[in-house]
Amino acid sequence: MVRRAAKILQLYNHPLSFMCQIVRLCLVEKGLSWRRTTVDIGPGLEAFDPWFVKLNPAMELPVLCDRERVVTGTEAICRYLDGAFDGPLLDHRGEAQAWIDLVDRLPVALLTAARFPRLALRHLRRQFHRLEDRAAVNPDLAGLYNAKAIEIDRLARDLSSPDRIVAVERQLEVTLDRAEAALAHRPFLTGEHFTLADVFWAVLLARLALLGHGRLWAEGRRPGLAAYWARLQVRPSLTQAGVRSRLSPRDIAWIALRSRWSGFLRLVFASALAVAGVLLWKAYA
Ligand SMILES: N[C@@H](CCC(=O)N[C@@H](CS)C(=O)NCC(=O)O)C(=O)O
Repeated sequence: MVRRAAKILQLYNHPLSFMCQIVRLCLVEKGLSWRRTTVDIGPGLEAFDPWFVKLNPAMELPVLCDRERVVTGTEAICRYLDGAFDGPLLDHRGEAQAWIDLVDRLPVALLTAARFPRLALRHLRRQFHRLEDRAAVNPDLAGLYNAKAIEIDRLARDLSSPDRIVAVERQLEVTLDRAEAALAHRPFLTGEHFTLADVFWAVLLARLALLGHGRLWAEGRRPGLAAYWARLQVRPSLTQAGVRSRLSPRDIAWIALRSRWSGFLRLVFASALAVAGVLLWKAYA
């Protein structure tokens, strides 16, 4: 039975996460309301906290809770939202599924990390050590932590392999070529209507633009894709869902406040406030 959510949906979310942006866009396009809980998958490494591991043993965002029901996996969450609630049907079958699979097969985490390799490798190293520490003090979850550590190690190896990066960039070009061919004669990936395939692709193109890959459809290169991206960008849902094609000053502040330097930055901020307070007090006393 299809029903409308009355603030009962809860999304475990991170504002910058690629997959969370897909789910948020899906929620907005469906016209659903939801509550969000931020899980710091950046320096806080909160996805490795035992409470979260029990919620999602894959230690990944997003996670959607609909009362007692826990749904994990971006595609599964979107399918669930589309099937269980009213609002426009986004449709994920047939051709739409093939377009979703193409995004799914792209290693977006690796593409993102490859843009900031040193930063990413440092983060992966911290993740690896945190997983070791967690496994040592949570023997009941050690199997999961060890499996995750293997995954992290694989990503670090991929990131350190120039051949692998070239192969992924080639895969990206081929994927974009397929979209270009389809978009030459239709406004959206599967035809006249915006579907779940376009939800995935809107967030993919936004991420590519953010990473500086916008040139892949600029200056006459892939004009169909360029027109499609322009069409997507004017949809209010992208802004409402916080789909990022560039980092805002707020994002940068958010990242800085959660970075290794956050303690230092807070100290600087508190000191500046204290000095301003003393100056004001002196001026008016
Ligand atoms: N297969 C998962 C992948 C989810 C995923 O990769 N999530 C990333 C954020 S976009 C994550 O949570 N990473 C955890 C971490 O980096 O610690 C899905 O479809 O939802």
